[in-house]
Amino acid sequence: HAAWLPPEAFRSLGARRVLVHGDGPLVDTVLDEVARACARYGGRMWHSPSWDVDVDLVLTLRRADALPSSTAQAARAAGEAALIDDGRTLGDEGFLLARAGDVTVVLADAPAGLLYGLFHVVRLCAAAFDPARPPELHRPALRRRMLNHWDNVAVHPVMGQVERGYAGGSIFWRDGRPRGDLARLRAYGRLLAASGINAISVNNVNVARAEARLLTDRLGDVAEIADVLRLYGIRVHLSVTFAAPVALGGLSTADPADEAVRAWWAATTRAVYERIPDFGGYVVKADSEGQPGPFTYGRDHADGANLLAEALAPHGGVVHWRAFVYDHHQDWRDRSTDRARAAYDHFTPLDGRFRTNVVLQVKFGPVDFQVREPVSPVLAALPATRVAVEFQVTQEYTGQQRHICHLGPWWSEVLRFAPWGPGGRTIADVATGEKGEGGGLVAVANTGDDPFWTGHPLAQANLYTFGRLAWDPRLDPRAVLDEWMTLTFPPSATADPELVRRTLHEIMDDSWRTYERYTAPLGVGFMVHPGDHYGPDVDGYEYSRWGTYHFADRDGVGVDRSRASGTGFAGQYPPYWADVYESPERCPDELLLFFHHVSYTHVLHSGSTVIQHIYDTHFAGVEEVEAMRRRWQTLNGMIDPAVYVRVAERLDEQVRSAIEWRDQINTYFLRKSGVPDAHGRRIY
Ligand code: GCW
Repeated sequence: HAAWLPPEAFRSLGARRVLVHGDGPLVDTVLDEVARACARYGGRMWHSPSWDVDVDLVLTLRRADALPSSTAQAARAAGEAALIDDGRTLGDEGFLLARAGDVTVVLADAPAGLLYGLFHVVRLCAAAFDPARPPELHRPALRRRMLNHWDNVAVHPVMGQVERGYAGGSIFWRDGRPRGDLARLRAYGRLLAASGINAISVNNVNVARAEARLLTDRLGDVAEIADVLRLYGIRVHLSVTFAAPVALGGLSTADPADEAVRAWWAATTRAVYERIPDFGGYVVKADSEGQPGPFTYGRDHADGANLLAEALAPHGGVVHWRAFVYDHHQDWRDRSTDRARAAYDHFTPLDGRFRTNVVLQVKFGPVDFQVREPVSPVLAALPATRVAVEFQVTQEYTGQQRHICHLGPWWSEVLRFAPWGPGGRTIADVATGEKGEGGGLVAVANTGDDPFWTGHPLAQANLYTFGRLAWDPRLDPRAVLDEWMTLTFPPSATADPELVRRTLHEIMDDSWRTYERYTAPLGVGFMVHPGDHYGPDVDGYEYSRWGTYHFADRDGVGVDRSRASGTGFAGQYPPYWADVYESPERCPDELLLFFHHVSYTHVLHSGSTVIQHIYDTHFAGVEEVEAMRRRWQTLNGMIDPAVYVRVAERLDEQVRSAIEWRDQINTYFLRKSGVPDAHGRRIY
């Protein structure tokens, strides 16, 4: 399945006369794309002609040698139209799109910019050739736009080939070996580049024996992937184990203060760069859920991260050090420990101690990728550290790609959140950095060897949206969804493109909020089946070691995280939000149970009581999913039958599952509280 790059998406480009000017591997990729489009749709392509040709589109590097005079003129005119003077650079990845006479010009200073410019032309379709189109300058807000694959090389006995993967096997690995499907890998790189992603890690952050060896004797397997993805401007990163000097190097310790350990990392990293000169760097999950880390040696996370950063620095690499550190052996009886506090408590004392090529990679919320959480206070608490925001495109807690849950609005809300108070700097600003030196955006991938790439065909939109928001966090998620639809369901592939688009919007726009309505209420989180995290189990984690509790009793529900009487987590925010979250009266409804334990009859800002809100949203959530299914049925016969059937089957499961959620949650709270539904609906 071609996802958002079906051949039809190239129709308007492929029917035109196109000139490409420039050299190098990425320019070859551009040439290849244009040549294929032109071969299909009757257009024509020239590569760096030294004479003048009449064309509709010019894609050129500004400083390319020997531009024929008309190309040079067009480039200059385009630059002038966009008020770009010769001194101003478009950056490594930026491009300019402007009309010069009756030619559309894409201008870049580096080959990657040409590639992104090409995909922009594809996205715009005919609009790219509109004579009245004003000039546009595009540069990514974030330098690194990264995907983390939680793919295992060898099949893990519990987690399988891909941890939290809902799209079949891995694109890279199968049963301990590289998959070797380079054509598919290339198609993947192409999709990622067209969404704006430029970095990828190719193995799970939980690093077992086989995966650890990618760093040393199995480096060739990684180099093979890097060789393909490089053609699309994507740099490869590796997840490594902190214990590598012991596990692979035969040393007796992995202590960051040990000279032999430092020498081992330096030599090992040098060997990586000899093989993969543009290698991106390391991703590390240390002292987290059983992974080894610096704590074993009485060192802290700055010591640990700096050890790897020092080895990477001479080669220009970065270490993504994850902040997902908490006690996963908590005693549920212990009310003083709060998992939500952990990352802040561990990392804020270290601010200022990390080397400049360390990026602290922070999950967007303080707990774990729930459908609703407050934004992690860690993101606003380390001004002297480069910080990246981590999202989860794979839908571990949001329906596992059996449910439609379009996450664009949620990520956009997080990126627009202003942790120092309304009007102040946003999370997107933190990820960007004051001078572009921020840590960027990272997401856990949702792709696999499934024919539709993502299991649920509509889950492709989440990956596309992540890439686009990483390129420009200010984009309107609804407009991005629209781009995705237009590319994925082009006119020639459907009977009535307008109807398809409208219907898809009706189904997807609000699907994240729908998912929230029928699952755990008011920000309390979890209530999922332990282990696989699919489907409802209200008390599944209540008496477990994982630190995710809701504390429901006969009178009320929620976690008191206030400073006054609770765990004090609310106090980790800068003053504006610390005060808002501290107060049950001011706390936003959707986060009330994350911050407070309140009675069932507590009245929300919405005017409803907590208990009535629970009933109402759960009945409404199921009705919305039923409506989604009816709407989808109206598309039968209008789109690719394989896509139609796959989505229809999954919608049946989503309806079944939403009903299960509704009935378990409502029944649980009716039994706990004894408060009947004001509308007398059936609760069991
Ligand atoms: O959400 C949890 C997942 C684990 C995962 C962990 C993490 C890779 O349930 O499967 O491990 O997060 O982010 O490290």
